[in-house]
Amino acid sequence: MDAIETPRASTDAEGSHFDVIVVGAGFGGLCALHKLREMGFSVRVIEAGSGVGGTWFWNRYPGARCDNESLEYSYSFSNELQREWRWTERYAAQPEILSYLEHVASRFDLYRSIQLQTRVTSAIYQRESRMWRVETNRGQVITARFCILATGNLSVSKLPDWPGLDTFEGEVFRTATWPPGGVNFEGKRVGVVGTGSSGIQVIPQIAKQAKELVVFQRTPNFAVPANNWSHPKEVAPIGEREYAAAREHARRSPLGFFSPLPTQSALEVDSDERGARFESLWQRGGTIFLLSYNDLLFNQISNDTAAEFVRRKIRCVVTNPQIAEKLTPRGYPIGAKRLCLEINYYNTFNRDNVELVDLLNEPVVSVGKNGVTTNRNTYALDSLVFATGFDAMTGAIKAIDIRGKNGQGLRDEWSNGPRAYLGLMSAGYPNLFLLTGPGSPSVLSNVVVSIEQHVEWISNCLGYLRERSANTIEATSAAEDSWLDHVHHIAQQTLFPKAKSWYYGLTRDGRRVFMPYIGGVGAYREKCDQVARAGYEGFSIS
Ligand code: NA7
Repeated sequence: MDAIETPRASTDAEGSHFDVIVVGAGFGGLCALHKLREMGFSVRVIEAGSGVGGTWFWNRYPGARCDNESLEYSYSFSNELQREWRWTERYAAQPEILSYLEHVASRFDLYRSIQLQTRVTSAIYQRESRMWRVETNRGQVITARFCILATGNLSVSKLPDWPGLDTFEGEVFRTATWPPGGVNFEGKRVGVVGTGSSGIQVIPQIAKQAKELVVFQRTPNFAVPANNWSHPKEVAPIGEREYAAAREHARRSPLGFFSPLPTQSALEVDSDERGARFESLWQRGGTIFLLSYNDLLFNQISNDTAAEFVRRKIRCVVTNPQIAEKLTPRGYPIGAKRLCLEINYYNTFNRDNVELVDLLNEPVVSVGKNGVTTNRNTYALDSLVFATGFDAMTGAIKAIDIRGKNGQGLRDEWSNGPRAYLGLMSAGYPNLFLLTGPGSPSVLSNVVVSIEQHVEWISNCLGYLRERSANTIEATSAAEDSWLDHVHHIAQQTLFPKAKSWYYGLTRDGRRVFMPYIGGVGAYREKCDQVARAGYEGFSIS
């Protein structure tokens, strides 16, 4: 990606040894830097982008917007920050979230500890010195006692392996690394591939501009209206005391959000009452739709009632019944793949300049210099936009050559499914922490709440080690094994296994491994705190 601005070089003493190296300057890395520096640790953050922001730095495609409400999807660690920053919309768009993170970096004087435009290529544990030796693509070697991977859950984007893709002579874009100056699609024939959250956001925007838009859809997704609104500038959207209480509730809640959980099953009420409830949450907008009843993610029959409600809505909006049918998700439970929020998405398929290609019935055969050929047709295109998702949860970790205490490679070990105790540390890799790693609530929670919880836990842990002059902490294999069993066991109680989704990783023999922890943010916090209170049970400290 092109540089956006001249990087502000870090001005901390240009040392090559620190207490902590943090990889990544998104929501996680900034929070960790602030907290650890406040505790007196020397910290260096290494960031690949030419600015801070992580996900929100790279994903600057038109329509990019958070699908969690801005009042909740923001830091709670500073009351002053919370008081000063006014979100302008219910769901902040990418530019506003990026400005927020830049503001945080300036306000807490973080830039001086961040080295931008630098990628960590390897992290090798040194047995004798018990230090991490980190190398960058600039040829630097930096050492640190501790290393924190704040590399994000959705950072390494993927492309289809369509034959001939590299022969296409038009422009190629990825939503995940969008050109900072934007793209003008006027007069162009554009193909968009992928109908996950990113595709659903970008498609209505491109349709407004392009001469023709061809949407290549593999699996239709469930999407519910976002119902975005502006917050009036003059009035704070929530009182200070109310905000503090809502934050506390979120920290203890199952998903990390302000909303209370429903107590009723969808099957306890009659169909009129159920329909009215679905309708009221549909009108309100947001993923809260899945909280209409308490068993939508556990009971297939309950789930069917919600799924059928959404299917009917799609048929109401999309005027051509054949197109509506192609857009209608079937064969997996609503919510088992990430529920998308839409602003004018379904309606976009009523436009004359938009065509939908159902790749399940019409697979791509090849790509040529002028466009995409399926088994039925050739679509001539000037531009191709890929919104085809990420090597989720582990891609950015595996992109680094990480070697543990026995010289073993994490990339190789994790090719058999990721392994981490509490999603925080992997056995064999002392002093290497993962922020929102696999096995923690991460992507199945309000991730900012989960980031803050991890940062608190890790910083307390580092404080504990410092007080005792301890050098290393490492997860034990036994604790890791039993945690992985627990993560798997809980996922099996839900409807998540019924869908193919990026929540799953694969083992070498093709077995699926559910990666996020779905036992709840509050329960997970309690477990982590209890482990710490018991002197870091399941970890060995030396
Ligand atoms: P997602 O949700 O992983 O969506 C990727 C989309 O791309 C999805 O529709 C995929 O279909 C499709 N896809 C992936 N590979 C292919 C190939 N080879 N051919 C055709 N279509 C393909 O990524 P997003 O960026 O939209 O969203 C990720 C998260 O970012 C989101 O959950 C929010 O948290 C923000 P599939 O469903 O796999 O059949």
